[in-house]
Amino acid sequence: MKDELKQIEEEAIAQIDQVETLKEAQDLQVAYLGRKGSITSVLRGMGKLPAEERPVVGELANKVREIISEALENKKTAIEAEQLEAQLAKEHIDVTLPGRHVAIGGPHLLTSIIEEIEDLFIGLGYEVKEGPEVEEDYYNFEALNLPKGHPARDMQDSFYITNELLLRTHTSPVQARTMREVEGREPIRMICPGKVYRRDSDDATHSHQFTQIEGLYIDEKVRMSDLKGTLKLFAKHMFGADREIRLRPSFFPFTEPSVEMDISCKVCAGKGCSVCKKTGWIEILGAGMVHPKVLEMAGYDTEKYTGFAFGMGPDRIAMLKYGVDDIRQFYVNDVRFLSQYHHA
Ligand code: 2U9
Repeated sequence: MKDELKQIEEEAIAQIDQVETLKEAQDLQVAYLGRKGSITSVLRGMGKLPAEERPVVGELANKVREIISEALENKKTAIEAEQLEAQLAKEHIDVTLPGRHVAIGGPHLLTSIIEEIEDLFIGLGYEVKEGPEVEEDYYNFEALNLPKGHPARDMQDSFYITNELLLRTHTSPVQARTMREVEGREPIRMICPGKVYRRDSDDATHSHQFTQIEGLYIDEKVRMSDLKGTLKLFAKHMFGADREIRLRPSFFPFTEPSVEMDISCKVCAGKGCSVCKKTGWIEILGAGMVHPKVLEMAGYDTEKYTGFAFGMGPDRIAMLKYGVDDIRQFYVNDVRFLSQYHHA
């Protein structure tokens, strides 16, 4: 039996020597060390041995098992190392290759302008409010002193959905809704940015959809000088401390008196150029004291409360600030245009 075990050992070692794959090593492990392997079958015959020989043969069998097992493990480790070596040689990484460019997006120019304006007014205690783009005729027109048949409704040809529903033509209905919410009982300080729609033919200066930001300030003793101070602060913040403002009389159905604000032209410093159409001034926004009728309709006591409102177009502001000559650039989403305004 001892000879038999020795022979098994020699044979196994010789075979392990020839092994080239992990599969072959596995097969040999089963053949020699498995439940039905050669060593197990030798041990099964131990019962026939005289009692004193059994421990000796048992010990030898364990030793042979260990030798074969160790040889197999060594072989497996060697094969695995070889395989890894081969794979690394095949898949080597060229660390000198330039990296792949990952395009990172950024906010749209109009979003940046809107956020800049929001930040300024939040700092002055205003709330930012949003409202529906599909709006009721009542909030879009009636509540703003534009009753049915009012000539100013023609000024803004609109996208009607039904007789009473339309795409809002300005963000003023958001303010009308807020006034209604507080039932004329509380002061309001709010701005509302958002998309608005008009039935215009698109060209370099018109878009059927554009953006607006409007502001509303209602409280006791709000005066025209409060409006002027606020607008002056806004103009200097957005366009630079060196810009002057002027207010010209104007007309809007929802404000009385109404004004338009110009800023001094930076290109020609007031001397007159093509940007300011030789006037030295550039129109930026419209504003005024909220019409008493608008306050009254919302339930305000006009003896006690007054207010101012203003409206502007972020599209126009962006065009002036960055020299964009076509409003459609903001809406065709050409990344070559938009990415110029991504600031890290
Ligand atoms: C309420 C009362 C009054 C909002 C106002 C303007 C003047 C104005 C235009 C500027 C360029 C729109 O983007 S634009 O085309 N807006 O001139 N907007 S006062 O007045 C309001 C709003 C809401 C309740």
